[in-house]
Amino acid sequence: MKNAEVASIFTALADLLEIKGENPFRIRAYRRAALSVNSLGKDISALSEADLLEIPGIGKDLAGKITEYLNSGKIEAYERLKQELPEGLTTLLSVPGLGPKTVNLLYREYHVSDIDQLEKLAIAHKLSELRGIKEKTESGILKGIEMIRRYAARYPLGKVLPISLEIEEYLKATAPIGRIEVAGSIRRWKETVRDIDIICTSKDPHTVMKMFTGMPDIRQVIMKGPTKSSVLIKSGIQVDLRVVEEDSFGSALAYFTGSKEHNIRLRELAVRAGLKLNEYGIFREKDSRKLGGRDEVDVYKVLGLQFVPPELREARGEIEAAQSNALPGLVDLKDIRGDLHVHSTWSDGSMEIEELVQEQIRKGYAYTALTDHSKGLGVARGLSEERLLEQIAAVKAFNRKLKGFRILTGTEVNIRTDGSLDFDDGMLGRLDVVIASVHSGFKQSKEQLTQRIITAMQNPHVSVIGHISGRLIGERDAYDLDMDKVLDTAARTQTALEINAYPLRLDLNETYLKTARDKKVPIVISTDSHARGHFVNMQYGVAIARRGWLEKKNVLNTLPVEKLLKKFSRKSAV
Ligand code: DGT
Ligand code: CA
Ligand code: ZN
Repeated sequence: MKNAEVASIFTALADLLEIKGENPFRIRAYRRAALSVNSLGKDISALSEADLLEIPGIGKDLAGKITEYLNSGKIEAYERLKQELPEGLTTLLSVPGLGPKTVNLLYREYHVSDIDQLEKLAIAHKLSELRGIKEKTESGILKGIEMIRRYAARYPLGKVLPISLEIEEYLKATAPIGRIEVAGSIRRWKETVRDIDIICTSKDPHTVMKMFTGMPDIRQVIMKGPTKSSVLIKSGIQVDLRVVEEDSFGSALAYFTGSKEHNIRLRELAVRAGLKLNEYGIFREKDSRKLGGRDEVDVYKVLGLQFVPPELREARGEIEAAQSNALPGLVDLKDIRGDLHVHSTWSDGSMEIEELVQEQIRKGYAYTALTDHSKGLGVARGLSEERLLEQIAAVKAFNRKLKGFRILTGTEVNIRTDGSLDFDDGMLGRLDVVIASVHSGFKQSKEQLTQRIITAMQNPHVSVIGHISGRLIGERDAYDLDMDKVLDTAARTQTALEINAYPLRLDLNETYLKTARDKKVPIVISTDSHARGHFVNMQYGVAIARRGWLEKKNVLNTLPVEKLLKKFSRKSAV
């Protein structure tokens, strides 16, 4: 789809304009347009100019630019800007701790336009020689570069999964495919993935390989063989496709789903049972008789194991559990009855209440909580007490009209640096759902941050702590917290912890979920949606919950609304 291309040009335009120090309104207009176009859910190339104008944030000027791109493959304004400033400058903006003003300064002073040059200068302390750059900023930039390198070869699942499904659909539509599955870390729903591994069967592998290596949007064919090929697609991600025999599809799928550690454990079990397990099947060692391999369940059945869902295949105790028939009954997307973290146009969301409710009803939900930001978060146009009271009234009016769906009143209240909240108890007590989140002051010490969050949890009105570690995968590391203390307090106060389903957060992350479950910490899975296209992220939140061994009973937003509210109000009563 052209949507992603147009959105990325708008983003690049905004980045370059920001580096130039241009009008913030224009910059914001491009960013908003990028968000809208990306989350549209319809192919923009199929829209008329009038339809384009219907998209939120798209006026005459931007609609013209979209049309220009669809007709000519270029946007003149962007081409002109690239003459002035090297495109590479936008990659500098991706360095955490480096803002547009500094990028501009560095470009003017040193002609820096890529990360390697930047790193050399920072190491030589050339940056802090400039007026306006502190030594702390310089060391922050070096840390940022280190983090970028650490994630360099890995992509967020939220970016890669949709691409992998598109490729699967493309192959199904164009090549003689029998069975096909995306395997590897994507099938295990790992939060970041390195590449896309696809397995299929076909009576005509030759044509499959031809269609695959001839797909649109390929940058380079790395290898083309009779049953296996590898390509790099335009976004730089490698895709491997293997054609296997019908009779081995299941064992190949198991093998290439991994994880490697899980596979090793399976093979050990096989050897001990006098069996041989590989990508071609499962065999009896003594006479090589094939006992299974057509379907993945064969592998587990022959080994005497319960079927292990891909999300659990990480060698974290799932094999032992499967041996004694004790695998958890994992929570499922279908179990989710409502989304408890959603932003509307009242703060920094792009959806009117009406629109977000319709979207959720379409998803089959029974309720949602409207949790716009609180006043302390100026950049997100956080609500004052007065505005929040107005919103509560508006929600009541909506609820009178709605049948079979309920909007819960709420807030995502800022946890200030001292652990106090943006609203007093009187205000919070009027709300159905209170999420408390840290949005600033990340540089506090571990003790301060831990105490800050614990103080928030001790407030009887706080139902949920939002995106607890503050990390943004590839952009910002988690701040340091004493997680034992945090989880203990959550359990004692029965404050729910959120799994934020936004693909760069996925936090409370899987490292702590199993412990949280054992300690009986209530969990909610929420999307933190700011735009229509964000609701689909619920699937990533549920997947992380599954990777953390959570069952339906561990997740509060699987409850009917009355039970959910009772749970939250019980907390305020203690
Ligand atoms: P990634 O790509 O780093 O996100 O993670 P995976 O798990 O997709 O790893 P990848 O793509 O290298 O390999 C796909 C699967 O193939 C992996 O999960 C297990 C299997 N596999 C690959 N290499 C080996 C190996 O040397 N030994 C075993 N047992 N399995 C392997
Ligand atoms: Ca992989
Ligand atoms: Zn939020």
